[in-house]
Amino acid sequence: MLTIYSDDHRLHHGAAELYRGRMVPCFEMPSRVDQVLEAVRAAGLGDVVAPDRFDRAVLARVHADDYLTFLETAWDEWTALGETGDALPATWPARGLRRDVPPQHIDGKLGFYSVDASGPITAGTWTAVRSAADCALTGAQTIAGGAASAFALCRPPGHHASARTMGGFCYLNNAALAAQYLRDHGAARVAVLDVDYHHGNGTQDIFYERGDVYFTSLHGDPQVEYPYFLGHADECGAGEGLGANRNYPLPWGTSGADYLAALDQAIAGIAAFAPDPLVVSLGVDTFAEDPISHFKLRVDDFTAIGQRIASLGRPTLFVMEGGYAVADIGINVAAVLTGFVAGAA
Ligand code: 5XA
Ligand code: ZN
Repeated sequence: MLTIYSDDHRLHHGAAELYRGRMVPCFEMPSRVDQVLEAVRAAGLGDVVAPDRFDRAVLARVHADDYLTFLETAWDEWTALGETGDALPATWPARGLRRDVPPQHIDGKLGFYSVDASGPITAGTWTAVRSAADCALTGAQTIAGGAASAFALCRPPGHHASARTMGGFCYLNNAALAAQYLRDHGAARVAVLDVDYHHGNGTQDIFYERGDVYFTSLHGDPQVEYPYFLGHADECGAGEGLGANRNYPLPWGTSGADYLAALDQAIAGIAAFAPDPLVVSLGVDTFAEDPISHFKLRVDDFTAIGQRIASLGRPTLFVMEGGYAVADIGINVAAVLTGFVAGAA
């Protein structure tokens, strides 16, 4: 299995995020990917290659033009204020406020194009974000070219980013870009399976009214878990997408066995949809020791996840999402990927 990776991720290294009323060191840090890369190499999964560069027009297949411009220019506009630290939003267009008029001031733009203050914008954020998208798109290109599997080692992650909104450490939606690329290069139907602990609200939103991209997610119940405002079981898609969205919200404390039982249902839904390729939003923050999550999965459960995904028999692109137990993130990701390879053999 080819791994696609760029060192550019290091250019995005936020100092702090807003967490329960305090500014704390960012959970989403460069060492996460170092650990994954080391474990992937140790597992002998295959070559590690740098991504190709894709045009802005490819990003615009998923993201709005004004949002891309915002991400490109945010740091320069922020530093033009005389600020030297990271850019973070502080004012949002909540109920009762207008959201049809994008503000001109960068402070307003940060709120307009975000849902929270967990993802700072730094001097190197856009370069890192762009390269993460390139990793996912190169992975999709590999699958479109006939590969059975690939792993896009993206950082920052992407599944909370919608067409016009950043949040939850995400800026561009790497998995959605990959799914759209696959649609644009021969696949009639694509499924996205999101196994990150958090609901992939951005991916769901992007494809919610489309019948050609099936989205299914297992995650912490949004009544008690981020992103709080999407990810309920009754969200089934709309319009042409009705029936092409399936959520499995699970309670805090979910065990490996209960998780795998829900995964079997999600996999049955994907099999019924009969996609050409599959994109997996691969977060391992379902791990029992994850510092911001509340499931109880262990390394053997991650192996089982990989095996079950392989049982679908579809060309599969894994796209890195969350996971913050840095000492174990590599082992857990490698367990999913080696489980997949063993299951596919
Ligand atoms: O998958 N999403 C994450 O891991 C980020 C959650 C951010 C919570 N503030
Ligand atoms: Zn997550």
